[in-house]
Amino acid sequence: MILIRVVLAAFVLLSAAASAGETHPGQRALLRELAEETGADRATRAEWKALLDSAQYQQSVIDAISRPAEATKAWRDYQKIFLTEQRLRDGLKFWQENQILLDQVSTETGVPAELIVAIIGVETSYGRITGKYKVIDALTTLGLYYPPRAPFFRGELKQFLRLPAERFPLGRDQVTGSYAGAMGWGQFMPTSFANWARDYDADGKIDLWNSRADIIASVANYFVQHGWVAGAPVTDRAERRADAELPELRATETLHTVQSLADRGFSTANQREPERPATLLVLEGAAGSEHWITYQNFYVISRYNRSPMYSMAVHQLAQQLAAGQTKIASQ
Ligand SMILES: [Ca+2]
Repeated sequence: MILIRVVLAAFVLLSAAASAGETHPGQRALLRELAEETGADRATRAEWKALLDSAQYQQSVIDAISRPAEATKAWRDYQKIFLTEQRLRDGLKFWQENQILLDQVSTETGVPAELIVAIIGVETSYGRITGKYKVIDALTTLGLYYPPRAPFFRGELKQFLRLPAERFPLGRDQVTGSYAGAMGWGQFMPTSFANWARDYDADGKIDLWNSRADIIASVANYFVQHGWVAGAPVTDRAERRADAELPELRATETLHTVQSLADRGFSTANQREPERPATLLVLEGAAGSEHWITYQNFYVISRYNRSPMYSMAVHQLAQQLAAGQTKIASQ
């Protein structure tokens, strides 16, 4: 960690030395690229430059992204963070408050209301924690001062600049998000904003901070566009035969089928088509190893965040919410 800090500090110094005439290292090259890619007019190019000039390097962003990865946690610990009484209670409240919208969007898209609510709950505790960084600061810092992730964040920075200013409820120099530049209640990166965010209340703006309609419809659309299949299963608990052999595992990709997993000794008590694409997930739970058979819809949840534990936390929260909602409805 100390070595990384030293290397980074050296990079920042070198970059600063090479950046005479520009506010941030590599700013001119980025603007040139963007102009070539889009053929933007002079006014737009001036707007981009002004936005970048307004951006401030934030050491706290670098510190946040350099923290050790969550992936090192076991499921039993991860689960405790996301599946709490509070998150369930707040989610049921959010559901009640937005029931008409959730019903409408869910009917239109086939994405269950409980999944939309669960994503918003896991991402930002239902809009409570949407991030305090200016998005332009976060993306400039990571895109231009942080070599390990520069290719990804430089692309997101370019996309943020390209987003039409009039779609935002605020000036883009004021828009806030996480340290990684994720925006609003559903934490959309600029690329997701460009491709999947929706102006569902049709006021001309995509307001992922204040419009419940835009927030809920955007999250649902994210799932639709990534291949959510209405009514299809997400995951089943697997029973493991004594002589079971682990299949090849590649995160949440459905490399296998229900039948081929059964042949290797992992089967479900639920009736599933033998040819249904599936894979196996092994989690270290409170009571030891858990084996799960996961399907296409589980893979779709993992498009929101690549961690299989994230997908499982979202899915289990959704199940808890659905059960809670059924109980409320029957009272
Ligand atoms: Ca709107």
